[in-house]
Amino acid sequence: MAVFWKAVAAGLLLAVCLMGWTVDGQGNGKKKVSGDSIIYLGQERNPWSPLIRTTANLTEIRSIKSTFQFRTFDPEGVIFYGDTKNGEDWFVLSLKEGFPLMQISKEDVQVSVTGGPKLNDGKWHTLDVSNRGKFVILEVDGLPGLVVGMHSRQTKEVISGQLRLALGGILTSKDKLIVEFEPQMDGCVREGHWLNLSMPWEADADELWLCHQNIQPGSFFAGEGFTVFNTSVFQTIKDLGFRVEFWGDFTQMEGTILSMMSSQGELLAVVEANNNTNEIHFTIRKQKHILTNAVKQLRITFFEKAVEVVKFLDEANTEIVSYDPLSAPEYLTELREGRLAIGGLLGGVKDMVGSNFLRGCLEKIKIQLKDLDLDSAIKDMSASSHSCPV
Ligand SMILES: [Ca+2]
Repeated sequence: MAVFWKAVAAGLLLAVCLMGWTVDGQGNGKKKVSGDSIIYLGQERNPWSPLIRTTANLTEIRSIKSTFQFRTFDPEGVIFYGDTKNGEDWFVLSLKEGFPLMQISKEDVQVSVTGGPKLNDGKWHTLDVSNRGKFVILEVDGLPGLVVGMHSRQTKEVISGQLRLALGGILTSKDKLIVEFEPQMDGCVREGHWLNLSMPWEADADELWLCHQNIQPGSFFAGEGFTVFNTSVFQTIKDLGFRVEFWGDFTQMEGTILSMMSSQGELLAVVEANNNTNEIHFTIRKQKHILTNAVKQLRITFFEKAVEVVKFLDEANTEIVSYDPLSAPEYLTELREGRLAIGGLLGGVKDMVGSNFLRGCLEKIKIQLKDLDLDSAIKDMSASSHSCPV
């Protein structure tokens, strides 16, 4: 048991030590990454797949403590994973609703524990995972965070074999998790010290994306991708119709903010920003309307017989415009059974290929009065779900 925890703690230590990392091709063709680099965990990939990983022999592990720094505005996602016995015994550290969540499976015992301080405030926090006797301890910024005590009737200790460590994903089946969560984590890890291990980590990707030096809450689109949702996942609210709200500096945006398509492939609504003309183009079916982009917030509500746009010019001033969606009574139904994209223009029915990708930061997005988490999209390409560069 002790060795397992030692190994896990070592892994934690090791996982976050990547300052100024470089990726070099070596040996088995995998890219090598220094253990003390800054690592951006939100890079696009199979969402459960680790961004970087490493393997060590248990006999090499002498330290029982891993330390790293972590920064995010994202309330949910995987941070760190460690295992022995080829994934039979494992440890996962993630966030859920902003709180740290540890899940551990060791022989006949499975535990999960959550609590401590919320970590998704956009500040760097120092996390420290260690093993003391039967306890696994997570400290946050030098203060006690989570403590798990585990006792197994099986006394056989693993003292040989391999320890695997991974950042930003897991190496066991997600079906084994005690508490389910969405894996994508728009966060960064740095200055990791992983047990006493110093060997480089392996990256599956050829290039690792960079962490922004300073961030603010929001969803950042770099002009290279968009996110897609089925409209039916958003709850129906009596008398509300269908409401989409955006906050941000629209004068700094360029490209498609919103597109909505029926299940038959007809574009029902498109909102595009043009910072050459300082306009926002709002198209309902084939009718195009032009709005100023000097707004702080845009609220679009689709009703049965009208589409209402509220422009929030500043704190005190709003303008309301009402449009007729060509008097088509099925418009709202088609909208609710179709698809919705943020940051790109939906294409054909099957491929959902996007275009005119958005460049800019949407500081907040609400659909049907609830904050939208881009990590819950059915298709997600190249958008930072919870942070914008400052
Ligand atoms: Ca997330």
